[in-house]
Amino acid sequence: MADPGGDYDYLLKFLALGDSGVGKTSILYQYTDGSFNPKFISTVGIDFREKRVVHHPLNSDGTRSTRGQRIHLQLWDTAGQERFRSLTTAFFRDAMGFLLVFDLTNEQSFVNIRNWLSQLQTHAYCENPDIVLLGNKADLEDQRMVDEGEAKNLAESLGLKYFETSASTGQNVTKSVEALLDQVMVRMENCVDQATLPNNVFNNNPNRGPKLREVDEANDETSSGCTC
Ligand SMILES: Nc1nc2c(ncn2[C@@H]2O[C@H](COP(=O)(O)OP(=O)(O)OP(=O)(O)O)[C@@H](O)[C@H]2O)c(=O)[nH]1
Ligand SMILES: [Mg+2]
Repeated sequence: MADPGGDYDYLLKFLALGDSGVGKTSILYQYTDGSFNPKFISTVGIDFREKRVVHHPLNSDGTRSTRGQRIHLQLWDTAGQERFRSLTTAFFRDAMGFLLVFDLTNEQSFVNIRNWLSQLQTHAYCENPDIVLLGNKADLEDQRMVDEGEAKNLAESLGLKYFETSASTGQNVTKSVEALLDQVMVRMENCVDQATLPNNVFNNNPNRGPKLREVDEANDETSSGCTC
């Protein structure tokens, strides 16, 4: 993918994966556009959406730094259907963080989380990439098939953060992407050997390197919480 241009410090690629129909496209659409389409149009192969955010790193006392990092987020949306598997897994290796999604109303999609994780271990840029686990369609409480405690236990046993989301109401959608961004940025700050990260993470322009800088948020497109 070509350099999107413009002024940013980091270009980060996140990728959504999980069974067909769990709501990957809907979550990304809700995150970038703030809207929801109840019609199911299954993704063919791969797609992506983009968003500019300003990230304020977490301080050791839990507060946020006033200094902001300008991030260009590319959100890759993979098809969950089996027939696209070899195509979609080829994109795993360029992603820095993963939104692993199951459907709270579909038990099999929860069971399949372990399969998706093993696909990730095989194809991602490293064996333990940053991942957040999302139980989606939380608005359909009367159709719930996966218990919150069960999902939390799985997430805990795998060392993953867990969020119950709704692409329909927007519940926890931004929060979960922000949580992934926090994890990825901590990894980037701690990464001594940047050669182990996927390509093109840092903006190569020496005048807009990956330094912390003051950002005029009033002039930024999408600024909030982490703040995305
Ligand atoms: N009620 C409700 N419906 C949702 C939610 N998220 C997605 N849906 C619906 O579920 C269906 C599938 O959503 P998609 O986002 O297309 O699923 P997907 O994971 O991208 O599926 P593939 O592209 O086939 O892998 C659509 O009809 C959506 O409108 C949600 O949080 N709540
Ligand atoms: Mg889709």
